[in-house]
Amino acid sequence: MRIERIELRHVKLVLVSPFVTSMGTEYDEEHIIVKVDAEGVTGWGESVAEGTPFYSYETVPTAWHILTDFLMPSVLGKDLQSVDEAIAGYAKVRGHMMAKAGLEAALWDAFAKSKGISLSQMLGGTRKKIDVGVSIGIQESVPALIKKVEGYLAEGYKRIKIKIAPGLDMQFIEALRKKFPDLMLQVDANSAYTLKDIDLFKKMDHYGLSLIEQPLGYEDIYDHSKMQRELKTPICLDESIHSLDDTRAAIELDSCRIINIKPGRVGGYTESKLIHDYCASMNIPVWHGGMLESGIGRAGNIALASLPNFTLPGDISASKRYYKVDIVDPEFVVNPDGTMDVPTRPGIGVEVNMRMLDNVTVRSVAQKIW
Ligand code: OSB
Ligand code: MG
Repeated sequence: MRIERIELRHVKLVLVSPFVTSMGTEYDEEHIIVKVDAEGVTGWGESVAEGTPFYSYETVPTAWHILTDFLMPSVLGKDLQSVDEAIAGYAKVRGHMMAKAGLEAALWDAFAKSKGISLSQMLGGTRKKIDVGVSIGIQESVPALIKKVEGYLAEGYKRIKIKIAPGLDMQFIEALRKKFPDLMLQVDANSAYTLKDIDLFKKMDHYGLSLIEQPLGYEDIYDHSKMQRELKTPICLDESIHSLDDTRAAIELDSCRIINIKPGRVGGYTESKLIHDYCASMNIPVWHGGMLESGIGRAGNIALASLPNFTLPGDISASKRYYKVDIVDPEFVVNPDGTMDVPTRPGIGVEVNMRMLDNVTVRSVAQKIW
């Protein structure tokens, strides 16, 4: 498949409500949409580098630079036989996983479309529906949080994750557990604590949490192993895992017992699959994280989450939970039983709404072979 043209769009989507975490407050989400044209098919991908370097060192401008100066030139004009061949072409670029994952996603979509199969099928998915949950930002009060949770449970979501930060933790956990004794509940600290907070986490052990996500340093594996040793609740790593090698280190050191897979954080679906398969072989469950994607990235996330070892509900929610209007058609909806349908049409399985995409595009650039 000859890669004829690659286009990037810096997009800015306004969130329906601000998303508050230990990293700060987000009012809108900036990402890069990648479009690849190759022999009559168009592939779409989304790079989840954000406007700020608070979750990851990558930002939209760093990903833009790596994509336009290194990744796009390495595949443009090539007659690729596989996604692996593209990856080999830019393997010497270190880091910049979100930049790589955006291009890789567009190539996966193009290859799946050229074969006339869904992305789920191409990735090895085995499920027609996936279980989904919702990730709730820090709320201004306990009653406000309870109201939000009630709303999401009424929509069908199977699992609730709340963000926590020092001083904004136990009161929310206690209140939710009291009000919803059987709720599948987990917390995400986004690296806001240190080992000195171990007693607080030992307290959390009594609230039946499914997991505690990334309590300690954003690159740490060692301190998490010390913390996991003291806890019954499984730790789940997000920020610290960038590759299969990181995953092996974390599992072998018992730094966590569950892994959050985000293709953007690990360089794409190819590395995600390696992590998925390794975790399956080690009896470590995985679940699909989220980066407040538009429908383009969300479609790919759902396809990946249809693989068999994604046994816990993902941070994959309906389009309307994030954005007033999504940039894909149809938008993603949650079923009353807390599942989402895996698209079955070729590639990502949804159409890009070009009028909406134009509305949210801040700037664009294209490289082509003629
Ligand atoms: O830590 O999982 C996280 C969003 C942006 C950056 C980091 C995270 C998140 C979320 C949102 O939790 C998950 C979603 O997309 O619904
Ligand atoms: Mg997280």
